[in-house]
Parts: sequence; C-alpha cells; structure tokens
Amino acid sequence: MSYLAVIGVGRGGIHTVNKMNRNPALVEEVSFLVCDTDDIILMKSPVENKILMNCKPQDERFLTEETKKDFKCRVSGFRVVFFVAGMGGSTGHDLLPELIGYCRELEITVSCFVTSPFTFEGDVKCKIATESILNIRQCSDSVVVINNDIIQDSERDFNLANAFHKSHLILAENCEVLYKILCKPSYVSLVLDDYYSTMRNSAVTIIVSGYSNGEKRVLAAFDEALKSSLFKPYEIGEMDGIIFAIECSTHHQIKMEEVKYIHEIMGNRIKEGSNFTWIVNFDEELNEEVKVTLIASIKNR
Ligand SMILES: Nc1nc2c(ncn2[C@@H]2O[C@H](COP(=O)(O)OP(=O)(O)OP(=O)(O)O)[C@@H](O)[C@H]2O)c(=O)[nH]1
Ligand SMILES: [Mg+2]
Repeated sequence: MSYLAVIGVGRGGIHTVNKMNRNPALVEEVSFLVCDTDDIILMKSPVENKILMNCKPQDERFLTEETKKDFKCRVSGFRVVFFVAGMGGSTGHDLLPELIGYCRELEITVSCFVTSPFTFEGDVKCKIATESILNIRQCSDSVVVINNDIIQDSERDFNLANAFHKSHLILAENCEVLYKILCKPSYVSLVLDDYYSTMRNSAVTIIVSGYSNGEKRVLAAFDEALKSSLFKPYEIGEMDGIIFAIECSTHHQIKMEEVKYIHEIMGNRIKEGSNFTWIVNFDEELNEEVKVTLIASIKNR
C-alpha cells in the first residue's frame, strides 16, 4: 500500500484526479480514489477505486453508515490523504468535511486542494464556496485554495469551453508539487511533520513555481515564482511560513556559492521571525535550469 492517497470528491475533484491518473509515474506511487453521489461521473472515471456515496434519506447532508464504513476501510493505513475538490456544490460543502473527519479519526494527515468558483458561475456558488472553505480549514491540516478568477485573468486563451479544464490542470499541478516535495527522496529533505507544523492553522497557503538558468538562477527563479498570478494578491514579506524548494539536475547541482542567494532572500526579503525551510530535490529533465517552488502561508490571526 502506498503512503499517500489522492481522493477526488465531486465533479471538479474527480475530473482533476482523472487527469492526474494519466501520469504513469504518479499512478505507480500514489493511490487514487474517487467519491461522488453522482454515479455517472464515477462510471466515466478511469480511476478504478471508486465510492458511490449514499446519503441518509432523512438528511441528505450526511453519509449512510455503509458509505462511512466503506470509506474508512479504504483509507485506513494511509499516512497522508490529499483531497481534491471544486468548492461551490453540495458534495464539497456537505460531505467533504465528513470525509475529512473520518481521516482524522484514523490519524491520517489531511491536505485539501480546492478551487473557488469563477465569478461567472454566480453569487450562490460563490457564497457556498466561501462557507465550505471555512469549514474545511477548521478540520484539515493544510488547505490550498486556487481562485478560478485569478486563472481566468492570467490565461490569454481562456474561454468558456476550456475554463474548467485549466482549473483542473492548476489544481493537479499544485497537488503534484506537494506530493513531490513531501514524498520523494531528496538531497536536503523536508520532514512531513515539519511541513504540517508550518502550514497548520493558515489562513492562506499558496504554491507557485519559477524557472531560470545562469549565474543567479536561484534568485531569478525565485523572482519568477513571485510573478505568478496566484501570488499577485500577496507580498512575500507578509508570509509567516515559507518552504523554498529548489529542483535541479544532478549534472548541474546547486553550488555552495548559490546557497548565498538563499540566505540573501532569508535575510532581506522575508519577514523576521517567519518559519523558513529550504530543500533540494533532483529532476534530471531540468538540465542547467533550476526550478524554485514556494509554498507560502499566512497564519490565521
Ligand atoms: N460545472 C463544473 N464545475 C466544475 C468543474 N470542475 C470544477 N468545477 C468547480 O467545482 C465547483 C463545484 O461543482 P461540482 O464539482 O460540480 O460540485 P459537487 O461537489 O459535485 O457538488 P454537487 O452540487 O453535489 O454536484 C463549481 O462551482 C466549479 O467552480 C466542471 O467540470 N464542471
Ligand atoms: Mg456533483
């Protein structure tokens, strides 16, 4: 059994997990599960492991005992669960917190990756989503929210036909980045408990990446990551927790003189007293480039 399960809940979550399920390297190392009250969406999913969630006839906001037992049985034994869902519907609003609660009962660490609706979807969905996000923040160890409107503003070829597709891709990418950082062996690595103690009780958690090469590649990739539209509403100086993940190839490893740029960032760019961790992973495809990923959070005050 793998260490991590990625669970798609509701239509948006399942469509995202369907896309992740196409990556053979991920399929080998991660267990996928899809859960919905909608049997057609489940039937169409290529993910083999599925749960049709039945709700109590007397109150549709809660799962039946059988569904609860089935879910607990499928997740027991995992160390970490990533839930993926689009917020704005009733499955994400009513049933996701219940599923998170069962994982917590089993002492499984829970990260959620969710989207907030596009404004064009209307006020009702946006209101439901705001409430849903508050609820899941209260019961999860970390929550990454991707604001669909920000994606819309940053993509030139964005239209109604590809809107949700783009949103699924960004959600999947965020999930894969965290999976790689937490679960892949690395040179300077991150301990799972350290990650969650940095991210727990955050009001905001953002994951962004940038690439660069050349002499100051670490600094340039960092600046590139900050230019990402998902980071635009924030300042690096307001972050309370920062994980600075560098990826490079083994042929073009981070040199000791490049480490000084990391210290420069720590000394000059981030808030005093913030929790800063840096790690290094390898990715041979990068060649001479480095990729810098920032997982940054603002604490709940
Ligand atoms: N309509 C639609 N919404 C999507 C899709 N992918 C992501 N979403 C987002 O997910 C949000 C919730 O929609 P669904 O995923 O359909 O909702 P649900 O969790 O299945 O809940 P139900 O209302 O019970 O179906 C929407 O408001 C969208 O912002 C998609 O392919 N279609
Ligand atoms: Mg649905």
